[in-house]
Amino acid sequence: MPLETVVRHETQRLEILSPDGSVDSTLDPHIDSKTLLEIYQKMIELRAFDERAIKLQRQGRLGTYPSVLGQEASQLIPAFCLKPSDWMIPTYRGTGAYYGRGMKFRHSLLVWAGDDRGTVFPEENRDMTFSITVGGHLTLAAGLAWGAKLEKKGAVKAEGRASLSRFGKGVSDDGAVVLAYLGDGASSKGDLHEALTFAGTMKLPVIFLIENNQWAISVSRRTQCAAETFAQKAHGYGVFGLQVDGNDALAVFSAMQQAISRGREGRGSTLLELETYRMANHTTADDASRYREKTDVEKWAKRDPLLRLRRYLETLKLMDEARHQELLKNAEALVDAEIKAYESFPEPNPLDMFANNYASAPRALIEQRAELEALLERKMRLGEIVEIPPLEGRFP
Ligand SMILES: Cc1ncc(C[n+]2csc(CCOP(=O)(O)OP(=O)(O)O)c2C)c(N)n1
Ligand SMILES: [Mg+2]
Repeated sequence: MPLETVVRHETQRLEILSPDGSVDSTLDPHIDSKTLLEIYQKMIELRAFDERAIKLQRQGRLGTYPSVLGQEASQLIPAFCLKPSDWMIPTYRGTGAYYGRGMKFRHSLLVWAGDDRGTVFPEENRDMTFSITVGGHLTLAAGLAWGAKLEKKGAVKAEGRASLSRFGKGVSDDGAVVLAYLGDGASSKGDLHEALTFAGTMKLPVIFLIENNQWAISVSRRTQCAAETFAQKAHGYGVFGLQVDGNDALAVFSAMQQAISRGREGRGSTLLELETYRMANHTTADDASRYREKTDVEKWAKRDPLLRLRRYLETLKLMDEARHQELLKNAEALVDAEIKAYESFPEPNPLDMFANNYASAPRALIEQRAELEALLERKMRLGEIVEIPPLEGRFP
């Protein structure tokens, strides 16, 4: 019996807007001018914020910060494409994703100052806090998508619906989809295997979005995975996979629209690989010059997502130098105001770190809380602290 080919797989790559600003008209998603300008403005604001966040950290005004420089399109646009009733789970490098969903920069700053009062998302959204544990959220995303599928079928009992309705205002008739971001590094975790297995067999309305920014701290893309693409991993799970130029705003938008429709129409899950580049250090605690070539970074600078979109807007006569300068000025003013709001937050009570974590806390945690409480009271008596701010949140 000769060897028989039982299945053949192909992986496609989507690029619509080339680095010089020209568009493949056969693939053009025809985004209306208002939406295009809104996306561009948000990307400009995100970049302005990113630059300032790094400066704040260097000045000792912020704990740490993972930059999204160069990843503005792959971060912001997928989130922007969702409805509030869709679920979103970003990674720690998710400032752009949260901003695409309407989160305020002041809250992102609070998060990176280690203050949980920063986890404030627009009320109608179903946004999740990110997981620092790389890949830890992927199976949860599959679970949420299972829930969303049952919810659409009306199979979620009243009590389940009530608990879901705490997140957002419920779901539209065409069903919710789940968007989970992950990095090229996270794609090596077993979690993705498990999540994709469930997503594929149960045809779940979930989109796994690999932001392939070529680095996992100091581990390069080639060291990370021997396969030609990350998108082709989809084939092993019966899930649709596509590689996308992640610095091409039109391609990201188009790929997301198709993935969302696939989820809403019950046609299954999607694995998108958005090829981009982490232009900055891994976080403010890293020095990338120790492990990568400057020429590599320079090469990617030519594919800058903002510059590319700007060239396209110019060909449509939607942008010129004066309008661009105006946007930059407004973005700086917005970021100034957000930093001011962040720095005007009242001091938190250190005891708040014990709130909102457990329904019933482990003994060790209760003891530690009592110890900290006693310490704070002693410091008050000695006049080392003037006032203990009020407690917020729920304590077990
Ligand atoms: C389970 C786990 N292992 C290791 C780490 C330490 N760590 C934090 S970020 C990171 C790299 C992740 O790279 P990637 O998934 O490509 O995301 P990127 O930082 O490039 O956005 C590692 C190893 C972690 N947070 N969690
Ligand atoms: Mg990475």
